[in-house]
Amino acid sequence: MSGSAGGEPVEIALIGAQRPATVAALERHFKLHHVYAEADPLAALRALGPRIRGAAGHGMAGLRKEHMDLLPRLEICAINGVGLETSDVAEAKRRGIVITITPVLYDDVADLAIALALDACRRIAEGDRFVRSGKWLHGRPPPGRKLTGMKAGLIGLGRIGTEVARRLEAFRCEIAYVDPLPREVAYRHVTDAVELARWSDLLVLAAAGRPKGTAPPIVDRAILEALGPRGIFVNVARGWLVDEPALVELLASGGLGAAGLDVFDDEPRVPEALLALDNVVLTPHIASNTEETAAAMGETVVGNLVSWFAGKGALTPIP
Ligand code: 8YV
Repeated sequence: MSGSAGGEPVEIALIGAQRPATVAALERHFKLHHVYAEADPLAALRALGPRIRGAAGHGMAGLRKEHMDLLPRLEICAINGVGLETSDVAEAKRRGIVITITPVLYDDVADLAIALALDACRRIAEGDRFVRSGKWLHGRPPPGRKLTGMKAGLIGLGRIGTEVARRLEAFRCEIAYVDPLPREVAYRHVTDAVELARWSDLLVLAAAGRPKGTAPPIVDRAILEALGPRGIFVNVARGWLVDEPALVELLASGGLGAAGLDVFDDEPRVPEALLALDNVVLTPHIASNTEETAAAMGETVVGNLVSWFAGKGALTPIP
């Protein structure tokens, strides 16, 4: 074991599930505690207390203050993902605990955003159902929409949003965005998300947000209404960053054209009403889930913890 101090292996708490290959790699270096799988994870952490010097979570299972309160010797938490909405970053910083992310997934998330946009436009999943159910024998399906040349609005132009925009350029889309940070890009910067939505044919949410329940949704009803009956909405960020009840209602009533959704407010539960709608394509939070990227993410988690406990610092810490 490389992560050992004075012969004793460093003990790591898994506060979020990791893939089997990541677990196997971590086990070669550390003593692992699968805390997330316990009936009462906090009680398990309490029992381990000062033995734990490292942790590993993921985008939907981050490092919370309750964890830190129980782990006085925690030095580092490796997040398998880039979303930090479930981690208390300010509290970790205050305590000097390093948080690392896996900045290797931007291409895949952008690829899925395009796939969802294409599916929502071209009704691919609906077409698949049309063929399988035998409806094709009785007629042609309704036409889709043309993605090429659409006006595309991006909410968030960080690493993911930028990759989405680059791909949309290949579709000859006109691109505009809202983002709190000034970006040195040729795309049109808009300050008001409602105005952006009114202009857009396609609106993609690719922004980082606040923890669930702590702030109003970034995409509220007014934005969705401005996108309107012909508008197409894609979400590869977090479900709670959208007013989900309004989204469902507008999709069902025709107030919003179509949507491609990879994330939901209460995963893995999806609003029942969405299941019956043909104008929405639903995927189970798979944006980073390719064999290649899952492996790279796992390696990044392991690499961060191994490097840290070898005294060489973290590889991909957040600033
Ligand atoms: C992962 C993600 O699926 O990076 C993120 O924040 O949401 C995804 O890459 C997630 O970490 C799994 O919970």
